[in-house]
Amino acid sequence: MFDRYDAGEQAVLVHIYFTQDKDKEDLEEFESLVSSAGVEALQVVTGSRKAPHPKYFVGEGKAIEIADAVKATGASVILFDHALSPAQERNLEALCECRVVDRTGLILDIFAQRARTHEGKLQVELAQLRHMATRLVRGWTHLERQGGGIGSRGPGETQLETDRRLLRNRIMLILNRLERVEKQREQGRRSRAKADIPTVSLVGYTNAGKSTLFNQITAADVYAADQLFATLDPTLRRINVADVGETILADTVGFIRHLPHDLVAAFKATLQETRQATLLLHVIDASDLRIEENIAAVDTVLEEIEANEIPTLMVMNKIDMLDDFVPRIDRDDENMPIRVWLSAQTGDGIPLLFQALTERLSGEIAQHTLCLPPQAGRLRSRFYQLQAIEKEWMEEDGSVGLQIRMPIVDWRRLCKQEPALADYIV
Ligand SMILES: Nc1nc2c(ncn2[C@@H]2O[C@H](COP(=O)(O)OP(=O)(O)OP(=O)(O)O)[C@@H](O)[C@H]2O)c(=O)[nH]1
Ligand SMILES: [Mg+2]
Repeated sequence: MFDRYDAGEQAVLVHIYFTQDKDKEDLEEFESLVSSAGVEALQVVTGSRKAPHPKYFVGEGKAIEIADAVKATGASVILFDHALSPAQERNLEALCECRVVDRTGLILDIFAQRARTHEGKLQVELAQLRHMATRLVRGWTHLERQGGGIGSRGPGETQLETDRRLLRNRIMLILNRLERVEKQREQGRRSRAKADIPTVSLVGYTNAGKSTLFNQITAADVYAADQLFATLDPTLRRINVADVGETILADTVGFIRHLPHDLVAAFKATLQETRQATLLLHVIDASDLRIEENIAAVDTVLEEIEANEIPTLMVMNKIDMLDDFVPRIDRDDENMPIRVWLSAQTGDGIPLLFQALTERLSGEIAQHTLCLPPQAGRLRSRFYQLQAIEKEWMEEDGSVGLQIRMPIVDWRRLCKQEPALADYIV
């Protein structure tokens, strides 16, 4: 339904600068996005503007330049490094006689190619349908031109209404399915939370090396490639951390600056694992010239998905690309690890990362409110022994309410010894 271009297709790229000093890196990132989508760039058209033009986004002269570039190169698609309004897309397509895909459309296409799990695919399709819904006026006419339209009815009012209805039905269907998947996911998360199995979530700018690190840590075979957004769905694995025990490690989709806002919403569910993680490993490409901006972009997205309060350990990756660099741990005033310098590729520094994980995770505190029935008095005295009780009160039915606080390691040991404990959590 969304084959707006095929891998191997050839494109004219358009990138407009809005400031005086030309930011070469932004264009480079756009080019790697394009090659991640499997599209070959034949020509790049750049220009400068103070503000987007309402009709074509670019000015009329620039629009004609783009049209000429399409004719000269024989490109079959124009890719814009900006968000276009449906009208701008339509006007450009009419002028250039060529399909136009904007930045949102491009990122959605990459997501669609990369989505692996059922849930990921559903979420991408939902975002695509919503993006398309705003462009419906012309969406199907160009599909018909390609001979790939739905049905053989002619264009016009009736066709448009049918399309709208189909689109609405499909969106409802996907929302229903997503709700079911999300419920199952939530159950898994809740049982992990009850046993207080810590979850460590890898986050970071796209291409920082998260999946490579994930593989090193788990020795698992997760798809890692030199492409942006190689991972779309969080992948969960169990790992074993000394003095902490079983821990869940989650790989996640890479973040990127100027992430279209409706995409953030679409992927919020996918990032649930991240939002409820015990600890975030913020993976950073230490060899990237834009290191500061990448960190800031990730922080912004973390804020948007409400994960900015979660304790974070920074992983400065790719030290093999730096000169004479040995792995090390940086610590704060309280001697807690805050940064680990390593190479996910060569494996240098991985033992240091495990050491830092032990230190950070075993320092975590478990806090719970419990409701103990009268027959569970023995448990109450255990908590007294452990000096873990912050507050105690009587419930009307004779059970005892407890607010407890203790090192997570002790709590988990207790959960193993007293399996009934999880049932008493309020
Ligand atoms: N030199 C070097 N390259 C690395 C290192 N870690 C990862 N890479 C390379 O960086 C590229 C991206 O790695 P991935 O692990 O796919 O990155 P990612 O953060 O998971 O990317 P997305 O999932 O696309 O956001 C790959 O080509 C890796 O081989 C490292 O320590 N050193
Ligand atoms: Mg990845």
